Amino acid sequence: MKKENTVIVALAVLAALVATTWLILVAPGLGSNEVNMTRGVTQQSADHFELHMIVLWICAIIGIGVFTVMFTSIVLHRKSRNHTPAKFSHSTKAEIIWTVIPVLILVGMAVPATTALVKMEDSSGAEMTVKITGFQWRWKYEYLDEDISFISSLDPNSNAARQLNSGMVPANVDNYLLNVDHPLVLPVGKKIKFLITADDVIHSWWVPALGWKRDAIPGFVNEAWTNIEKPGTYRGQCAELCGKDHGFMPIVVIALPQDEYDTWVSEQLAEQGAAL
Ligand SMILES: [Cu+2]
Repeated sequence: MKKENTVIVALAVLAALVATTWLILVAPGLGSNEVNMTRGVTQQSADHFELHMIVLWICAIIGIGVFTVMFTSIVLHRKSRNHTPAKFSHSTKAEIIWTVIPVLILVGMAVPATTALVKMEDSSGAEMTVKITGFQWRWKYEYLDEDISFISSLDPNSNAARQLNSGMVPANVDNYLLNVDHPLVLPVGKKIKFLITADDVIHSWWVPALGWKRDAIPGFVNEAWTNIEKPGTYRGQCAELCGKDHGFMPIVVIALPQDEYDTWVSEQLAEQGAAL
């Protein structure tokens, strides 16, 4: 083998080794890494995460394949090696191959994507319903089965700290701009339907851990649903530019086990009864 060829082969082997090491060592970490999409706390969000990873890997493999063929051809068939160029201008076989393979890949990706989408839209069998209304610059939550309703605004500490010359240090405020005065409290392990609308302009209700966001549009009622698997506090924000205080209408969802949720409901009912 010529010295030059040995160098090319050595480079190719090195590239293959780097790619394999990356696939084995780094790629699995991407799932829990901050650069990747989060897995969330619902079956829906886990499905979306899996789908995202499958499509990402399909794209990565295609990318590696295409660039490998391209660079190999460029290096091995370059002019200085006196390579004789091919003269053909049409190949039916090649046309068929590069049409059929992408079609199969696209169909293969469309099937799980459509299944996830259909599942996302199916709010049948919901055990409770919460109506969410967005307005400048707050969220209103109405528990339609419980007769509980309240307005959720940016928490007073964040609100005070964000004012010009407040003298407060935002870094010292707990969850600055991500806390609210009245969080949305939900039970875990229950299918919950949301009816999402708005009173003035378009907003968007988005809590990444649930795996979706829905526009809140005046005059329309959008539907969504969730079934939270893990108790915890999940934060989100309005995701549609809705005016000067768009950045100051966060969302906080607190998911509680059923018995703690029931206690919360009776407390709310007692509080609202007392307020009347
Ligand atoms: Cu907004």
